[in-house]
Amino acid sequence: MKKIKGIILLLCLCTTVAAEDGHDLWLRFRLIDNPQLLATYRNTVAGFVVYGNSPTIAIIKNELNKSLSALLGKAIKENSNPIPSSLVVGTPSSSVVISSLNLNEQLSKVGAEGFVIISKTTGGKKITVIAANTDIGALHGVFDFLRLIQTHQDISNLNKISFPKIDLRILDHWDNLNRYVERGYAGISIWDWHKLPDYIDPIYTEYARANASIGINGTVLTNVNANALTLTSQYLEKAAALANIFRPYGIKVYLTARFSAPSEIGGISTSDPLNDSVQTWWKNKVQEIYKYIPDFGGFLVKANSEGQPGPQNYGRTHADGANMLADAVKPYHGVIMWRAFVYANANNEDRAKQAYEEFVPLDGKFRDNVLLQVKNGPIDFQPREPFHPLFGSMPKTPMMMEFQLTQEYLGFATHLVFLPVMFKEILQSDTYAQGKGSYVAKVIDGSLDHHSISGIAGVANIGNDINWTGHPFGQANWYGFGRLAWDEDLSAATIAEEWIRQTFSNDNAFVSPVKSFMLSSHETLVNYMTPLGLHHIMGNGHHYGPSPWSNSFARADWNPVYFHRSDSMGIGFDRSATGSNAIEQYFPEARRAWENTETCDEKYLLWFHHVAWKHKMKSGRNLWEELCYKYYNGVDSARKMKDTWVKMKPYVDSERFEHVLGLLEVQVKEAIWWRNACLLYFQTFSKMPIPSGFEKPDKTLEYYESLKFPYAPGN
Ligand code: BDP
Repeated sequence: MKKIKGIILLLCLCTTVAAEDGHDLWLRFRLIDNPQLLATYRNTVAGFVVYGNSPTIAIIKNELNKSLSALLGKAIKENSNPIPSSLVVGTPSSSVVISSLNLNEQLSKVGAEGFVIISKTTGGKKITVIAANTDIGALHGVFDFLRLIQTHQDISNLNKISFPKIDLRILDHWDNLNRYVERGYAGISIWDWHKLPDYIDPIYTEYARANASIGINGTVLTNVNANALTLTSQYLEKAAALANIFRPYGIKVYLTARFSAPSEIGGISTSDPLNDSVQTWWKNKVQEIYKYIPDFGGFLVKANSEGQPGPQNYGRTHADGANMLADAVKPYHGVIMWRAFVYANANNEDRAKQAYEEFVPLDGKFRDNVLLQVKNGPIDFQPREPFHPLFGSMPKTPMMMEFQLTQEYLGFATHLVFLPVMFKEILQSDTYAQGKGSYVAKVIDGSLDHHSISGIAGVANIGNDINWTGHPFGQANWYGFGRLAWDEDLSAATIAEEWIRQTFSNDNAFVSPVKSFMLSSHETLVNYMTPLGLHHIMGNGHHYGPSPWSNSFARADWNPVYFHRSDSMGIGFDRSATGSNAIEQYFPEARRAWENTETCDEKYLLWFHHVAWKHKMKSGRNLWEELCYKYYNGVDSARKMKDTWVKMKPYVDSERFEHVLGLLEVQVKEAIWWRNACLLYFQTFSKMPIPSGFEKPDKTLEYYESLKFPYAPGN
């Protein structure tokens, strides 16, 4: 019997990595597979003491017990006595031990959510201290400490201070009450509204834990295309149940407010923000919400945008609308996140210019609890856009960043693209609003204009798929968003490496090649979809696949032909002084990099200029050849990514390996589709051949144009 057991054990140890469905995310906590490190860790963390008494403290104790035991392969328990315990967690107010350690100076810097992790010797014994000003701060510190172990860092001599520069770090769910997720590609909504509030799915706790582990502190539960029913008591009760789960993880609940709710569910004939009954209705509604959810965060509002109702329906301004709601939530310390994603068909102006024209005159007119939430670029979550000209242009208004994690325009949950690279590109862009160094990041964190409130939002890519995000690598975008929201100075490379080590393996033979293709994956995708500043040439409506020929919407600025403007002369949208002059909305030093066709950063060439097909590029090729080169290069890189992944087989469990491989195969196929369809179409204008040496498209333009996808997801 003993022998058989031994053989079974040996078999278990020898089998390659066990199958995993990806549900554990980056919180896998597998046994440290490096014996030397394991011994050091066991020595450094023999037990723990957590001070305090709150639901958050209970979560911390459970997390440490479970995760440390799993990582270190032996039961790591709570000791009743701090010494000789090796990990001590708490706040100065909950623990005499912590308050005796003289951490006041460090703690004075970390605010309510940050933490200090420090190695100390006390009573002749080495201990590791995780100290914070609040239990939530301690929870963040605990997750950070676990990350150090999970990524095989040295924990013997720690001296770390960490705190977020951005106050509101929020996931926006575009989830409808019927569980359909707008632009969702990972199943249906994880919010089971029908069974709430009575049945509490364990997924809610898992969701809160995952977000807390990366420092996200807010969630907008509902779609920006809002449903007034969300605000009825029937649904508030459900939202309150979720808020109760999230609270001990430091996560606040926010809702989207439908502007016409007073008329839709309030029985008032108008929703005019300057009408007394309307104002009273909102005040009462907000009071009711706070009864259900005492720490309710506030509202996210999409108004007068793509058909949504708003203050302009009543001849009022965005400021009138936002301020009415701001006044209602003010007594409870709530905020209004008012979206700047507005453009109108009736307006003949370049769509890229409209938000700026609408909002800049309103700078200084918003209440101090209003944040203007602006998408990263002036059009709409394209694979690459220059930063939005509103950043830096409304110094009196706190401005929130809105990134999109769900890949509406970036191949859905089928294409592997590591978005933090793109997020960093935007955050590090210099607006020059107050001279050199006025980075978008500084606008967002409020430091440029000295705002007391700041925020960043990511449109979630989460659904009820077993692995949360559809693509196993989609998790890296959720993870990366949270990490950047916490610390915008982290590099994309650091984030990628952390994620790979926690999610897959610490083996450098795996980490290094995978990190390398993650970091180039964004450029790869841009090259095979929209190189050189092209944008919005996806399938109409659903945004799946290439469709540069589309011109079927009555609304011009929804059609690809509006955006690429190809003709026999050239291609691109002239937004320079000779065209729409959208470039004028940027500060002079910022636009200098783009205003001249000859010197324009080629990443954005066709965004800002209509360029002749024979225009000479920096490479020496003409524009047409360069376009071909980029599209072919994108496909080659996608192929290389797949080839590299194939070599990673020994390091990954078969389930996730095969899943990623299958998706990469689709990605390569779709990259070829993009390349062929776009080049064949643009060739009808350039009238030049695809340069020799490149494989020729194997299908005709007519074939690509005939493809229809009536049931493409997310639409
Ligand atoms: C567009 C999406 C649409 C959203 C809209 C928005 O296609 O589904 O409702 O953005 O952000 O990208 O409001």
